[in-house]
Amino acid sequence: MLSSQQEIHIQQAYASLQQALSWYDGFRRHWNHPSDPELQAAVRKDLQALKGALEKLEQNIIRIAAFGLVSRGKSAVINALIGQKLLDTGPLHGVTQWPKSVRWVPPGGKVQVEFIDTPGLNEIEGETRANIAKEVAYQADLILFVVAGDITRTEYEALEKLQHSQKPLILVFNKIDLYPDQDYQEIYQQLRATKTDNQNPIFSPEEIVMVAAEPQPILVKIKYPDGKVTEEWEKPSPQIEELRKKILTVLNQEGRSLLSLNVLMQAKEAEENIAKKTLKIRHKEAETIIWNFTKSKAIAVAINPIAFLDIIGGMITDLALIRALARLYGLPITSYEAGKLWEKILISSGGLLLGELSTLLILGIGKSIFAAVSFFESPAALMTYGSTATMQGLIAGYYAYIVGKAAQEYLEKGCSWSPVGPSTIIQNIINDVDSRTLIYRLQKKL
Ligand SMILES: Nc1nc2c(ncn2[C@@H]2O[C@H](COP(=O)(O)OP(=O)(O)OP(=O)(O)O)[C@@H](O)[C@H]2O)c(=O)[nH]1
Ligand SMILES: [Mg+2]
Repeated sequence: MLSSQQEIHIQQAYASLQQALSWYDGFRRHWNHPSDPELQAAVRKDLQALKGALEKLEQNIIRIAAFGLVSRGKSAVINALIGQKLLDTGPLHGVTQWPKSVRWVPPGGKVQVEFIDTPGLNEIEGETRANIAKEVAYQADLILFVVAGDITRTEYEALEKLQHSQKPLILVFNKIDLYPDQDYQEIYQQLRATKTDNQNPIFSPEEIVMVAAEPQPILVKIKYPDGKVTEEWEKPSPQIEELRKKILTVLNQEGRSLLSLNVLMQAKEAEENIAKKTLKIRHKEAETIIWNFTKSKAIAVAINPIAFLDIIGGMITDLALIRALARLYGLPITSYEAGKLWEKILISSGGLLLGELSTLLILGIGKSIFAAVSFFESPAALMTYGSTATMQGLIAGYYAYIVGKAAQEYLEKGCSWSPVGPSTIIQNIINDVDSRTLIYRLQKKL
């Protein structure tokens, strides 16, 4: 992928985050509603997450986390990649007890890398383990999943979970020095054949790398010039070049896009949480607004004697209802988006509203005629006018109610789909990447 393309992704992510922050951070001031301490407390963490995401983007550090069961060589792999023994390794299970990060400036690279070493997935117990793993995965832009032998059930489950969290992943098969050549080929083929529950291969060949991060010392015979022969243990150098190359390629080809994607996913989650919590806390007020609009739309449509005008009036009421809800929640929606939303509701409710329009038009014309006639004619005509109007009002009111409900649903889920919303930008990036990237394959798999 061109680096200019990656810059565009960064810029788009940046714009999206800034817009979200300037909105949500100040959004209690946007409208006339008194500030609501309960709501502020509820969304504090999500606002923090949004700010964190922006900072991450500004820092321009790509986070690569090593995951795997105990003693697979996670720490050793990071050491070998950096070329320094910065992290403790050892044969005992659970050498690494807490996540630890080390910096790496790749040769000639413009980006900085932070490697995150983690405790073995089966080391930390229960909930704490799940939380630590989740937190690290959340922060990571790329995951190295380290195995050293056949994939166990626990490894398989962890892999599946990571796939669902849409994280790009490289499977690192470590300790190949322990296997004779033939076995090694067999294992490689097996890994390639590993399937998910719905029969898709978990890894494509580009995502499997075989390494020996800390090969076992081997006994070598040394012959001295004087004819004396001794045996000494010698440490072979690690076989890690292929993985290092792979990582450098990923960093160059899509590092900045991966960073943008990850940051946007964090923003998406935060924005959706904010919307969800706001909707919950303002639920009662929203119901009142919807109900009031429903009533007033029903009455207005019923008493208005002129066809078309009541339809246009009804549309305006619907739009006003959408705006009123957005205002109540303090969620971003422009009039343009309100209009689009109204259209969407119109389409997605399977022409329900279209039904409303035509019924209203027919009834409306009838009503207009009756209105005209009833000036000159009998009270009977007036009665017909009355019942037509009631019916029309009820229908209109009913649709106002539907619009209100649909608007709520949109505001909860769809905010992130606005033109600069994180979901929209994520989609843009995914559509934009070329077929050799991890991002592309990630999206193919999902
Ligand atoms: N033969 C061989 N042994 C290795 C290799 N890489 C690591 N080891 C050994 O495997 C053991 C575990 O390595 P670590 O790097 O500590 O493994 P870890 O996954 O970080 O383990 P925990 O932190 O305990 O979860 C150590 O004794 C390493 O020397 C390798 O490529 N070949
Ligand atoms: Mg370790």
